[in-house]
Amino acid sequence: MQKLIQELLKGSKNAAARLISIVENENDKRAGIVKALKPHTGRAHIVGITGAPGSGKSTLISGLTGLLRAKKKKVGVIAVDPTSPVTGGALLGDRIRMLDHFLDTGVFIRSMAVREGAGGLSKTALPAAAVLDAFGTDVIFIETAGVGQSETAVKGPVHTVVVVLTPNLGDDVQMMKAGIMEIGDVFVINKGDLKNAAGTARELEQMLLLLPSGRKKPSVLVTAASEGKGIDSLLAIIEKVR
Ligand SMILES: Nc1nc2c(ncn2[C@@H]2O[C@H](COP(=O)(O)OP(=O)(O)O)[C@@H](O)[C@H]2O)c(=O)[nH]1
Ligand SMILES: [Mg+2]
Repeated sequence: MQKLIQELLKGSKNAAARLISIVENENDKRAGIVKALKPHTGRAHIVGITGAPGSGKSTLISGLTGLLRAKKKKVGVIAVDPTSPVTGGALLGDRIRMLDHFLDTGVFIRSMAVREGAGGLSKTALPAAAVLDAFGTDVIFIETAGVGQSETAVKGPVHTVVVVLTPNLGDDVQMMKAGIMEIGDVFVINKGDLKNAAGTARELEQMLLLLPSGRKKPSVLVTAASEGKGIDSLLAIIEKVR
């Protein structure tokens, strides 16, 4: 194990992949690895991207990754997929969208299944993020589709939470109820090319006014990820929020 960590610190992508598999699958080894990595972590900016399936999280991450690579930043992506890894439909979709980045040595992409139980996300995605942090990654995106408590529980170690919504909040109201409003630092109305994006942004701003007054006011912006619109503004806000 020590050898694997040495290799990771020297920049071995293979060691990173193996360590992530271990923290993902071997409960008894996870805590030890996280502890051993601790002195080498704390540098990366960990960004949670959460929102309903199909809202455009992966497309946004792909766009953000492109901009970060242009700035020579190392990027990590951990996609926590709600679908079964066996059927893996969404997984494949994510992979295809991220294809541009797959061969790039400065980008590390990993999909993992959701684990049930207390701590959900924090059990596997956050230790995986620690591995990527020690690996020297500058920005780590954790993509989660969901409304569950595990999403709200994740806030702690994640520096910035981006909530992705789409015009007409119908499907997203459940997320609001599940406490997503309270944890978001940045709210994105994606699919800004569709009708009513600006109206939805205003509606959301009204809802955010209801948050406790002591809290820093979250940013709201409209993007059209599939057209590459608003991604640069989103990145600027993410960088500023940290
Ligand atoms: N019209 C429109 N479609 C988009 C936009 N961004 C993403 N999509 C599409 O929405 C679908 C879901 O996107 P994806 O990134 O996989 O969503 P995820 O499930 O949240 O990761 C895909 O077909 C995308 O091409 C956008 O800004 N406008
Ligand atoms: Mg996705």
